[in-house]
Amino acid sequence: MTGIVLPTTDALRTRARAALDRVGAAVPEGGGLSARTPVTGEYLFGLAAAGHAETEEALAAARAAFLDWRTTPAPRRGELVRRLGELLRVHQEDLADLITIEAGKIRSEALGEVQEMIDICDFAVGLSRQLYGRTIASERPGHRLAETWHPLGVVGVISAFNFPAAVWSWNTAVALVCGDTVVWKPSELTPLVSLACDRLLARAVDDVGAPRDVHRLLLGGRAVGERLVDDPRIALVSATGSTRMGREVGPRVAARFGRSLLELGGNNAAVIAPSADLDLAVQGIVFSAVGTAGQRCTTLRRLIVHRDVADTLVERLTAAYQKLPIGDPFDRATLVGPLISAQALERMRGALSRVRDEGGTLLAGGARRAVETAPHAAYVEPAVVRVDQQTDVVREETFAPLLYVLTYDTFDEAIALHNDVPQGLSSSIFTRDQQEAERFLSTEGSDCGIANVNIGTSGAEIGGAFGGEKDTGGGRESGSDAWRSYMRSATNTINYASRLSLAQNVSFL
Ligand code: UN1
Repeated sequence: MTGIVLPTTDALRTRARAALDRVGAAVPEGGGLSARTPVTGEYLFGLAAAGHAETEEALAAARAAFLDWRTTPAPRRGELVRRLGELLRVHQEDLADLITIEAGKIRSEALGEVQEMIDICDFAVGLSRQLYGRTIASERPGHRLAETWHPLGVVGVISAFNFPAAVWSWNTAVALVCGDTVVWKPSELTPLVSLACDRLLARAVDDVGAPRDVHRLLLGGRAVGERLVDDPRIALVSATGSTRMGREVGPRVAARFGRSLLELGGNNAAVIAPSADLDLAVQGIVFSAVGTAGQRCTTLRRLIVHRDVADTLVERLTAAYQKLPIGDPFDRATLVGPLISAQALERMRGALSRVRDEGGTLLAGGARRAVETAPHAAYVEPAVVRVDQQTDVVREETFAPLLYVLTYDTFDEAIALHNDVPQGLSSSIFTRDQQEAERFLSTEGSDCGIANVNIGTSGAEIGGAFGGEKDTGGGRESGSDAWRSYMRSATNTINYASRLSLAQNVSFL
């Protein structure tokens, strides 16, 4: 096997600077934060983190901008998002460069992430003319009952490293057309991507003449996140990250009667039925389990395979795993880039050793691919492990390319295994049996927010609502009517008769 050849850290630094220059973004000089690249595992630049005063100023500015922005007609607000979408089209390659440099995504997935941003902008522009309320039949003569929707306030967006740009855009594009303003705390691991996104939106703001402070970026760590969580000026906290993080954020926001929208961990499974088209299944499984080096919240982590096809499927899967090109994410032939950090690799190794202690059998992968020129980079062979039962480690989300294979005999057993984890984000079934497919999608089937047939668990389009149940947090973002989370509704009763009639036949006076 030939070794991994990587660009130098200097070359990556130059490439990052060039992309930032083309976008027009300046790197705030100072300390507190570092930009790093998982491609070589090295440090790129130091950056200034937001302090207390800067955070306070941003919150006040975003709140003041809200009072102005909320009165701008929604279709005009859509013009800002349309301009952002145009700039994203122009700078798709630049943003993709930064995503690859900071998150380690392979080229096609980095470009795909920016495409997802463009798509949500298009969606939100249409939405800006469709923030519909309802008219409801009143029980009283001469009355009209209506539901109207209004902007909510400042939305605090807390995002994760693995979709450093797209998740921000799902929230921001929708929040902006809804009349909200946004304060964004990105992952500390991806400051450069967020500087570029912030700059593109600032350019769009200038181009259409929107208020400057409709969006504020705050680079920083836990202290900044805590301000967003605790400050009553933040009407909605939209947070993406681990279940552990969500367990802190949810109750703290609720304690001040704020709203939260949580997108937390997943432990996504695919059921492989005996009638499944195995070619299709292998392709779907490999993309969902290995794509983004297993670091999507939608990554496939459990395979629940019918006993009759288990050996054949495992054989084909391990053959596919053996051929996976691992290495430089800028190389178009690569399918598996680096893990985000050496700690992520340690966590994967820890899970592997626990599952083997519990009786699991390693079928493929799991070895680190050390690179002599980049000792801190975390390249690893995606792993497949056969297990007899869902032990604690299988029920946890390990954010790495680690796929557990379980077998089942009856469909009911498959569904029971499928749902017997704390998380409930994404799910799929590969089957040619229509009854099974429909049962999987039915109320008694998958308990997840996303349930697919003959396609893997990851790679959702923006048009549907995105999110999951149970420990995944219950939030819905992106398409469909997820916009309602970013607005408040009011029920209006209008009396156009000349007498007052009371509901529920109450008589008074
Ligand atoms: C995430 O991993 O946080 O469905 C988001 C997908 C992508 C979004 C993933 N469209 O895999």
